[in-house]
This record gives sequence, C-alpha cells and structure tokens, in this order.
Amino acid sequence: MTERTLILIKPDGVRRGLSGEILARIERKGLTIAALELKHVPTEVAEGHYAEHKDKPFFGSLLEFITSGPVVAAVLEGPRAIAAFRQLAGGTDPVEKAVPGTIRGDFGLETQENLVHGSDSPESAEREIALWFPGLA
Ligand code: RTP
Ligand code: MG
Repeated sequence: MTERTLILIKPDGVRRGLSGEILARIERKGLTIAALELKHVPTEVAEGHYAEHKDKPFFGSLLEFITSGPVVAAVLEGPRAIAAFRQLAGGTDPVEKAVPGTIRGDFGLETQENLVHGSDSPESAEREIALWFPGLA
C-alpha cells in the first residue's frame, strides 16, 4: 500500500550543498517525489512542525536552527515511505545512533544539525503535509 511522508532537508544540509546528494539517495531508493520546494521557514510553521517538542530544553535552539536558512521540503510517496525514509536518514544522533551508509551517519556530527527530517507516523505525515503543503490534498 502506498504511503506519503513529509521530509525536510534542514538548513545545514542546504547550506552545505548536500540537497542533490540527499535527493539522489531518495530517488535511488525508489521513492517518488510528489512535491518539492525550497522554503524560507516562518516561525509559526517551525513551531507547528515541532509542537511535540515544545516543552523540551532544546526547543528554543531547535527553532533558531530550523529558521536559520532555507529548507527543502518534499512529499515522498511509495510503499512504506515513512519507514523507508527514516531508514535512509538513520538515527537522530548522527554519531551514536546513525550508522555509515545513512544520510546522518555519512554527513552528520551533531544531534541538532542532523541534516534531514522525516515524518514518524501516518498521523504525523498527514499533519506535516497539511502544514508545509496546504495546497496538496
Ligand atoms: P526529526 O523529527 O527532525 O525527523 O528527527 P527525529 O525524529 O530523529 O528526532 P526528534 O526526537 O523528533 O527530534 C527532533 C529534532 O530535534 C533536534 N534534537 N536536538 N539537543 C538535543 O538533544 C536534540 N534532540 C533532538 C534534532 O534536530 C532532531 O532531529
Ligand atoms: Mg521527529
């Protein structure tokens, strides 16, 4: 059954010129890019996106980071797209959790600047797609 997920190439990934490399990995995996846009992130969108973390000590710093430059937002489609993209991304901490061969494992050093986001459940995916691509049904 086909599924949709919302992914972001975070400002560190865009700044470092890794957008093409990351999109190439997505395409090679077989996922379909259904929507794709470079976006400057309004604070309200950042707050909505990370609402689940609003009480965490790193929330303020996370908002500052995610609004520090443009992101590439995309909707991916494919069988098990949510899990498939999180497999490509690797664990949240690029050194302790993500293994080599994953995006974070290959290119990241810090937990905050970990290059990509991917929805973590079908409910999050629908909520995040509506937030980032309100025109997409
Ligand atoms: P994401 O939501 O960005 O796809 O990442 P995730 O599911 O792997 O991680 P999550 O727990 O949802 O955390 C969201 C993002 O917050 C930053 N973070 N910083 N300083 C810290 O301890 C810390 N923990 C998380 C990361 O950018 C993480 O991806
Ligand atoms: Mg998350």
